[in-house]
Amino acid sequence: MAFLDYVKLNIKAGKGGDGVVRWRRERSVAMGGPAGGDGGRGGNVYVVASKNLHTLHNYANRVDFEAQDGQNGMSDKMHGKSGEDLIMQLPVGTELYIEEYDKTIDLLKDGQKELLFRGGNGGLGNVHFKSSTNQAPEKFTEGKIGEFGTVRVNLKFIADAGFVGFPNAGKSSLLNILTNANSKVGNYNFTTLEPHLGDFFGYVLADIPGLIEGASEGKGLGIKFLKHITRTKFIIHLIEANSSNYVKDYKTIRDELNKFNKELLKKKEIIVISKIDNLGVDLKTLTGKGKITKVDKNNSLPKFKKKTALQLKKLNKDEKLLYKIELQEYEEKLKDIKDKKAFQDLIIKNYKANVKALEKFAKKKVVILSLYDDKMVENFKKVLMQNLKKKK
Ligand SMILES: Nc1nc2c(ncn2[C@@H]2O[C@H](COP(=O)(O)OP(=O)(O)OP(=O)(O)O)[C@@H](O)[C@H]2O)c(=O)[nH]1
Ligand SMILES: [Mg+2]
Repeated sequence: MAFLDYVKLNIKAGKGGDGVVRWRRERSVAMGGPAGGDGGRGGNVYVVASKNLHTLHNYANRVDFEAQDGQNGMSDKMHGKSGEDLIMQLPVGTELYIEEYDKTIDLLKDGQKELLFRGGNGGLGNVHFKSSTNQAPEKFTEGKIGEFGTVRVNLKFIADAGFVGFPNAGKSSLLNILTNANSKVGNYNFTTLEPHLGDFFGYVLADIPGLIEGASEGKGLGIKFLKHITRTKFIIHLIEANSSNYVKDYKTIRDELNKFNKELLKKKEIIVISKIDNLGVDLKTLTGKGKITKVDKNNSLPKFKKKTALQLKKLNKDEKLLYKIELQEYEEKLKDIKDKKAFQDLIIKNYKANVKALEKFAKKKVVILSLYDDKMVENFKKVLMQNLKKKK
């Protein structure tokens, strides 16, 4: 079932029942007077927010909804029954816009109940129209129609923080590790096709599909899902460590946010350099703490001592050949290690330059993260909690 966060419905409150014309029929009363009762009130339409609903699927297959009409009045001055109210359960975060009234109702809290449309009043029975000059009125009034309208029902999640970033940046993986959520993870773009929520110690985090350049013009999955982060306190922006240009990535996403709603740029933000282990370098080097890249065990040099010319002369033919082979192996290994070291140094240099440029551009520090490093995950949780606890 596709995710549903928008529907347009025709909704109507009940019509009031009509008043009626009736007469008293009692044996003891010669000329029975008017006894027509009033019509019952039409049912109201209420909307109620429920935290147990997360989509608008209840409203997927129907567009017309109406509360019950009131019953017509009855004899013996009896009122008709009121129509039953229609109570529409909607997810917390639903925004209702009534086109005809140009009115918006926001359902922001679990259990919040709002009157959407008022039912029509019942009409009056002829009992009301008796006067000194008219003892047998034939007059009654009809019930009023209920309020009605075309309602745009738009679900916008209420989350404390939301993830943004390119596809494959690791948003869903992060949501899953922080919360009870089970957002689909895959090593390809656009794994996430619909928003997901997760609970982080009582705070709600929202994962939305990845963005790409041109999303605002409909590229990729577009930007329609950004509505789900318009109500968040802040944004968690993920940038993949392996990217060649962090500033460019950052700016591309921010441009798309801006095109959707420039208020999004005003939100606080945590910038995360994600999947840092993918750089393939010693993580300590990146944090500035600890030693420069340690060459791992596989890369350690074999024990080998170069012989002097004098020592060489003393060797026989076979020993010389063996020594030559060992020397060659040693030199190759040495070169290999140097190359690797140079390559790693280059990666680190690029990474550091990237971070520096981004921090300058965004005017804030970045957080680095690898989901495979418990310490980094713990550190990120702390940063996240601090931000969640901050007042707006
Ligand atoms: N090496 C490494 N891989 C990671 C890390 N976090 C996530 N990944 C992998 O990155 C790939 C993409 O992760 P997702 O969480 O699906 O990325 P996403 O940002 O939600 O992607 P979309 O839903 O397509 O926007 C998956 O193969 C993850 O296993 C990390 O810290 N390190
Ligand atoms: Mg995802």
